[in-house]
Parts: sequence; C-alpha cells; structure tokens
Amino acid sequence: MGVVTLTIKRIALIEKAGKERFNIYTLTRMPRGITLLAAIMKNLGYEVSCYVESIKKIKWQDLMNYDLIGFSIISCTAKPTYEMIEKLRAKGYEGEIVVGGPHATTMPEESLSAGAKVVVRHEGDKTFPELVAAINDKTRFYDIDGITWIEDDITWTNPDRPFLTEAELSKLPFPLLESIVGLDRMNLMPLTFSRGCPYGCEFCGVEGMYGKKYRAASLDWRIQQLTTLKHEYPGLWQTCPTFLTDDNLNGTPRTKKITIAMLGAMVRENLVPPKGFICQMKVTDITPELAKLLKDTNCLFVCLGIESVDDENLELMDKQQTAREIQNALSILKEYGVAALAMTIVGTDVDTFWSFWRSIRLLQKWGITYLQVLALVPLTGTKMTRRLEEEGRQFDHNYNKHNGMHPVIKAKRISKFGIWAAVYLIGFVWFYVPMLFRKDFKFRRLIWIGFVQLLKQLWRNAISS
Ligand code: B12
Repeated sequence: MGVVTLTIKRIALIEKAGKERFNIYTLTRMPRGITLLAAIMKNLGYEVSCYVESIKKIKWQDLMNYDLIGFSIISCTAKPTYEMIEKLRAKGYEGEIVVGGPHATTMPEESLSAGAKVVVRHEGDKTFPELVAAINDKTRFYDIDGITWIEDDITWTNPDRPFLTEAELSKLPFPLLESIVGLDRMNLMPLTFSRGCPYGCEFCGVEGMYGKKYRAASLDWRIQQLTTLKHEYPGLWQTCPTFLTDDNLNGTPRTKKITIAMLGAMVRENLVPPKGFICQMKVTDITPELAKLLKDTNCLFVCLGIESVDDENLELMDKQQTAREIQNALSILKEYGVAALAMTIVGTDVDTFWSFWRSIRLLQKWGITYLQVLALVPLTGTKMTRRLEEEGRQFDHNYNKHNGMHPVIKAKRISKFGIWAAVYLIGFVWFYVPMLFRKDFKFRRLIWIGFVQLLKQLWRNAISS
C-alpha cells in the first residue's frame, strides 16, 4: 500500500443499516461481530468505538477523527456503506478504511472499488489485528493471510487464512459492549458459541463465509460468557433478552452434547437469562430432552430453518430434512411448551402461491407460534447464486432489495406479485393482525410498532414509485 504515514490508535467499527427502514428485523437493535473485534483490539491497546445503525443513527461527522474506520458489510447494507465511504472521502477523511463481513468477503473487488483500502475476508479475529499492526509498523501486507487490497494499481489477493480452531474460539474475549455508541438502546444481547454449519443449504451464506466444518466453543467458555454477562452487565442481563446467534446451536452429534450440557449447566448454575433467550436450531435436532431443557432455560422461541414443507422443495434447497421431520419437531416443542418461529422462504422454482399458502396452513396446524416469510435472495457467494448464474437466470442486483422483503429472482411458477403477497399478506397481515388483538400475546406492543412502520414503508414506496 505504498507509503503509509498514519499511526493508528483510534478505531471506529461500523455496521450500517439497510436502506429500507422497514423489514422484518426493523425492531431488533443489536450488533453482529464488531464488538468482538473491538474487544480484541482493546486488549491490544487500541481505543475502539462501535457504531451500529440499527441501534443509533450514524453521523459521518462523528467518524472524522478516527485513524481507521472498519465497516462490516452484509449485502443489504453494502450500498449504504459504500455511500458513507464516498461521503467520508468527499468530506476529507484521510484515515484508513477497511471492510469485512459476509458481503465484503464474497465481493472484495467491489468493496475496493467503492473506496475501501483493504478487505478482510472471512473471520477477522486474527487478520484485523495483524493488518493494523502492519499499518502501524509500516510493513508490507504480503504475509497477512485473508486480505485483498490494491497496491500500485494491482489487486492483491493473499491466501485464505485457516478458520479459528475450537480451542481458539474458546479463548475469544467477551464482546466489548461498552464500545457501542447508544448501548442503552440495544434490545437484544448477542452471544455466539460456534462458527460454521455442517449442512450447506443451497441458498445460505454461512458455509461460504465460515466453512462447513462446525466449530463449537467449549462448555467452560460458554459458561464464562454467560457469567460475564450476568455479573458484569447486570442491567442488560435483567432487561434484555439474549440472542444466541449461532446459525445452528447444535451442529454435529458431538457438539450437540456441548449445547445440551450448557443448557443443563445454565439451570444448575443459575444462569438462566431472566428475560429469556432466542436460538436457532435445525428441526432434526429437536428431541424431547432438548425441548425440556429449552423450556427450563426460559427459551422465548426457537428459530427453525423450515423454509418449506414440500419435500421436493426441501430437496432442491439441499435442506437435508423432510416434512415429516418438521412436523415431528413442532409436535415435540408444542408438547414441552416451547414456542417456535418458522422461518420460511418463498420463490423457489417449485413454489406456486397456492402451494406456499397450503404449506403455511399446514405449519399453522402443526403448531408454529410465529412465522417469518422471506423472499428467496441470491446471496453473494452461495451455491444457489452460482447455479442461477450458470443457468443464465435473471435477478435484480440491487442489493438494497436483498433483505428478503422483495421478489428479486424471476421464479418459474410464482409471479413477483405472488411472492410479494406471500411476504406481506401472508407473512404479516394474515398471520400477525389477529395477534394484535390477542391480550395474552407477549409481543403485542412490538408487533403494533412493526405494523405502524410497515404502513409507513408501504406509503413511502407508493409515493416514490
Ligand atoms: C445475528 C444475525 C442477524 C440479526 C441482526 C444482526 C445485525 N446487526 O445485522 C438479525 C436476526 C436481525 C439478522 C437479520 C438479517 N440477516 Co442476518 N445474520 C445473523 C447471524 C446469524 C449472526 C451474525 C453474527 O453475530 N455473527 C458472529 C460474528 C462474530 O461474525 P461476523 O459478524 O461475521 O464477524 C466476523 C467476520 O465477518 C469479520 N468481520 C465482520 N465485520 C468486519 C469488519 C471489519 C472491519 C473487519 C476487519 C472484519 C469484520 O470478523 C468477525 C470476527 O471473525 C449471521 C450468520 C453468521 N453466522 O454470522 C446472519 C447473516 C449475517 N444474516 C444474513 C442475512 C441475509 C440477513 C437478512 C437480510 C435476512 C435474511 N436472512 O435474509 C437480515 C438483514 C438485517 C439487516 N441488518 O438489515 C446473512 C448475510 C449474507 C449476506 N451476504 O448478506 C448471514 C451471513 C446469514 C446467512 N444465512 O447467510 N441477522
């Protein structure tokens, strides 16, 4: 990177929000991995602040005094991130700009042409500190695995860095929550106990980003993280539900035992989050033993990657689960009184509007508590996106729309309007409107706020089109 004169002491890590103010996640205010990076960097003596736009609006003026700004990017936040980089440069920001996260990892050249100096691909836990040290020591970047950068007008791509091992995951620090600007507004407390996914569903970005080898942190480390949350952040522990963000909290049969042991230890060691927790699991992992533990540990709901109840569809997505297994998991959860959020996708090549509608009715009959309907999105770097490209299929490359709220792929048997209707009319209006009037419904207030935002968004869309 030519001659670098800057010395980096103050770092800002940023997570921009998507362009659209309303999507199914508008009500969640929490960071992804930047508070972990902040903790790693603080331990090395740097001063770090985290700006998370879902928590608090970010003003470019507040960022001008940092020596390095690091952006974490997923596809639906790519454009707003690039716009902010452009704005910062236009306003005279001369520090370093580094990017990382799932979108930057899969589209490094795009991020560089948008003005980033270096892209940290895949996991940043070791790469980011090495990169910052190299900038400070004015050494060259050729030996830093896992980065892409431009030097002398050439794009250099260093080899991938091996993923963290389980032992390394089990030594990571607790996320530096106090680095979050506007921490008091955060409404979900994220903890992550594993990386990677052993499955590899065709549409999912996780395998490409964190690998197919599931790596689980140790039981002791998980207990330490929960203990730190309870004792060092009692305010959050008392008021904020915890989100175990693992894409799949169980993983393999071996690592599932760690999760089961953890849930048991939470009960014995008085580490049950008072406001409950949310987690994500595969339906084939749900057993009576697990369901009972989830109940005992105050699990608010389990997010199940159901996607569809049509076996042909499940096979097309490479879900490695069947409709019968879905029904079985739901009946176990129901028996133990654990709520289930069915995460479904509409817009595959075998979906029709009516087949999707029938699936949702079936799920309702089988006992789901909550529903999420997302339009199929061609996430960058996924097997599905590669297949669609090979097939010469058309899709909308406007990343602002890659948030599951828009029909972005031309499907074979369902129209764009059909997808839109499934997302909004089935996923919101039909499923949630009746809940708004049910006094016993726990999240009634939140759903009301969501509805007001939905109406505002629809109004904005209507007047801008
Ligand atoms: C928690 C979570 C959420 C939360 C919100 C989090 C948030 N603030 O955005 C909720 C539930 C609201 C959510 C919503 C959505 N999500 Co989400 N979500 C996750 C999940 C499960 C965990 C994120 C996390 O904490 N990871 C753990 C940390 C440690 O990892 P990390 O953030 O990637 O950080 C590491 C590296 O990426 C890197 N790094 C990251 N940033 C930076 C920055 C710098 C400067 C550097 C150097 C390094 C670096 O270093 C970190 C440490 O190794 C991930 C899957 C996953 N395993 O990550 C999906 C994931 C990020 N979500 C995804 C998607 C698509 C969505 C949605 C669009 C909905 C959907 N599924 O279609 C919405 C959009 C939300 C939005 N922001 O607008 C995709 C993103 C793929 C992509 N290319 O865009 C993922 C990867 C899941 C997937 N199946 O593919 N999500």
